[in-house]
Amino acid sequence: MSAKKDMEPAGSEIELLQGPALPMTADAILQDFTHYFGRMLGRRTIQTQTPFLYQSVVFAVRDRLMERWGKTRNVLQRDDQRRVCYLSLEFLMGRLLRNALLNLDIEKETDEALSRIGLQLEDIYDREYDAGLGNGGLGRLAACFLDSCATLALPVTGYGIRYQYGMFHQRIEDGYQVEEPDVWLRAGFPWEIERLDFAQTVHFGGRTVAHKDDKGRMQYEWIDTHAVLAIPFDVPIPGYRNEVVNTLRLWSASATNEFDLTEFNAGSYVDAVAAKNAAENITMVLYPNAATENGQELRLRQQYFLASASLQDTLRIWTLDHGEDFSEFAAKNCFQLNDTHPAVAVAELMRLLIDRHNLGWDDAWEITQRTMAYTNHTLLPEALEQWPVAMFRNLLPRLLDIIYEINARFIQEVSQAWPGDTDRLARMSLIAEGSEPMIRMAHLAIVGSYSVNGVAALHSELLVKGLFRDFAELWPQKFNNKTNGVTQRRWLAACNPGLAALISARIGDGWVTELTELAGLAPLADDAEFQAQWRAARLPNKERLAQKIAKKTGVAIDATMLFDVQVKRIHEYKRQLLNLLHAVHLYDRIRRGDGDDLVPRAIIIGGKAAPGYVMAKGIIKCINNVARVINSDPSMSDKLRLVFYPDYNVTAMELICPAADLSEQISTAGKEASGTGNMKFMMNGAITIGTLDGANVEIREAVGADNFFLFGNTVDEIEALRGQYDPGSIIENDVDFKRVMTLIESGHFNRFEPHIFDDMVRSIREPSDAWMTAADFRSFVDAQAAVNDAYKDVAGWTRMSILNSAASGRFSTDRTMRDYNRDIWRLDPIALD
Ligand code: 26Q
Repeated sequence: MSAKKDMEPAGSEIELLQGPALPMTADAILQDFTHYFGRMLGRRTIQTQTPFLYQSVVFAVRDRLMERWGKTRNVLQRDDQRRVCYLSLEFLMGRLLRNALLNLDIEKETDEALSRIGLQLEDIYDREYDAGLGNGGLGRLAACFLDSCATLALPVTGYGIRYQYGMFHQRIEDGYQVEEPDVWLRAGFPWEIERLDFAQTVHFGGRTVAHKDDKGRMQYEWIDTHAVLAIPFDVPIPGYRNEVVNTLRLWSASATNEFDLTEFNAGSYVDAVAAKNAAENITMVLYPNAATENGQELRLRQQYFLASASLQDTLRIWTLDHGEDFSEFAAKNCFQLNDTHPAVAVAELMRLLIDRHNLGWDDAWEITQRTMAYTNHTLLPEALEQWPVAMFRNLLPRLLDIIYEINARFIQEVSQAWPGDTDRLARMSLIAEGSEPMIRMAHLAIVGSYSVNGVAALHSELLVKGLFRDFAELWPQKFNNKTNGVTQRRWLAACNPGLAALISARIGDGWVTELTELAGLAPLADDAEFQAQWRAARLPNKERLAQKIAKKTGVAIDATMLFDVQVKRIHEYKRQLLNLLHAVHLYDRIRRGDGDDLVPRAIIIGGKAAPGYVMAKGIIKCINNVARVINSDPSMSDKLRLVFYPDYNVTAMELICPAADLSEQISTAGKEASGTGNMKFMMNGAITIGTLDGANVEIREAVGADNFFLFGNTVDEIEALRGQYDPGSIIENDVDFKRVMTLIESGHFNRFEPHIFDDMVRSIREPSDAWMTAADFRSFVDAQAAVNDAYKDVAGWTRMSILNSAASGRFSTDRTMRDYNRDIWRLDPIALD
């Protein structure tokens, strides 16, 4: 082992960590809370409206994380072990306090401490902002991964961006989505520690010059750049009751002094200040995922900023211990790319190794290919990232050189494998030729990685057969599946304490770290007493959600109704429209007096539309208009409710998933890579109505066909339909469908807003409708009728609910992380003394 083991800059270590650990008692927590509230934040009286109460609790908790954090880092340095950097443009963390208390096992003590001064821990929880540094599934997956890695003691560091503005807030005005900025940092973010000492410089623009060094080797220099400072802010990630605290390192952009000075010396103070702004704009705002956001230069700046700062940080740590010896680097480091968003890291690692550390191309390439691993999250070809070559040349000229060189060598390899197959060469090239040549980031990621994975079995299979077929033929061993999961600590233990307590009372609490133990519930599925307890545990969740909905929307729903829930980003492929057509169908049935055998149902839909996605915004408006008509019709009152839940986010899901009876997972087969909301609902005892898409396939396999409401065309059937799809005649030949369309097209839901739904309705009638909504209408309505009948059988429904929870064991990110570790990462757990 090397002598120099310290990641910290030189200086003697304060014996902080050697002293006695802070007590985890209510007394001590109260004492520390009082210290922070009074001495640090300067407050004398307890006013429940201030953010200071929340902040003081966090500081008291953070102190207890801090000593464990230091120990984890020390052991990591001491053991010089292999580690993973999880590179992601998104970490959708949500609130952190409850999770920290749960994992540290001090929720009771903290509650006790606060109650002594007349405060409620639940109220303090509610004062925390939801850290929304992500769009949806991909960002939340990264957050669940961090929780599971810390719990499994895997040395994984999250690297991301500290956006000043996270995911926008959604307000509904006249039924329309209105976006509002997310000022999550306004009152400070008390979990983070700024590490100015680890700041890195990231370069943009300029040009490259080449010259020969004294040994006659080509040297490349990237000059005349604009430099931006990347400042890391660290967030502690505690494992579940195992003393491990991992790190999420978020980079914030700041102008450098050099940068200011050059501009200033050129004579323009105002330009210098404006340039400072340009630098800091890089981390200003999270891009909401939308086709229209594709190709935005600022987004490429964000991607490179993250990749470069994170790789430089890793190399900084490496050279502290190993100097310029990179022979073991690939054995000790792995970079997991969360989609192609950080894929420029492939070229950036090459640049740093060659230009900064003087490695030759072949050595650098071997290291790169042995350290990078890529996860794909989409099957939509239009969602694959491409960047104009011209933009790269302007912004990252040295990286463009490197990408061209990677491509030249790669094309050589392909033409050796398939001599003369020029079509294949064009298909596989990192550059899409055309009037505007583009860089294909997925190809760069695949070529530069030793592992490429999809996120559900079906998705991974379709990748290899479709989008990435050529690559899978060249390198079959690179491709693998890693089915997604969710962390049961947040998505069951913390968000559904009632059900969690019931489960633990029956089968023990081992499920908190080994979710497959939920299988122990299956034998209880028909036990009448347990069934009653199961319902009794879930009912208050439904009441809580009903109350929240009443408060947010003014719509009253009864907790005994069937809670039929679809919450996720609004996208055509997710088919919120299909759900809406069914709502209109139920409305129509009740109206025409055919609703007697319908169980009372509350259809709850929530989700954000990307601001530039016109159709998605139209869908929200349409849901709200239909909801208004249904909810204001007295004949619907005890039968049907439709609500749009505004501003859906992580915290909302914590309230929603414990209350759902029916989980809507109704994407067009072959379009949803995995889905993860489906897993959260299942864990909490909701039953899925779904297509054979993404992880639904595995959910149905796990729970059994009898406990899943299947409908819709399969991937193969959807493919076979293309070219002969005729929604017009489908509608014409289905009386229910025809009535639904006639209602909508007659303007029944937009009396005073003519034509606003024309485009949407037309999309359903379009033979080229890629989402084939009409093709699945009949089987969806029939499956919903089966749901209706099943819900009437209280014992039968409860049985299905219990069996769903019991079968959700595979869908823990603990399992997902073990799979990544076994097949891709090969990390040893951190060995705390
Ligand atoms: C693209 C261009 C410009 C700006 C932003 C983006 C962008 C941002 C976010 C593109 C895509 C995303 C997010 C994608 C996502 O969340 N995908 C989901 O990932 C989940 C986790 O694997 C899956 O369960 C879902 O099926 C998948 O849709």
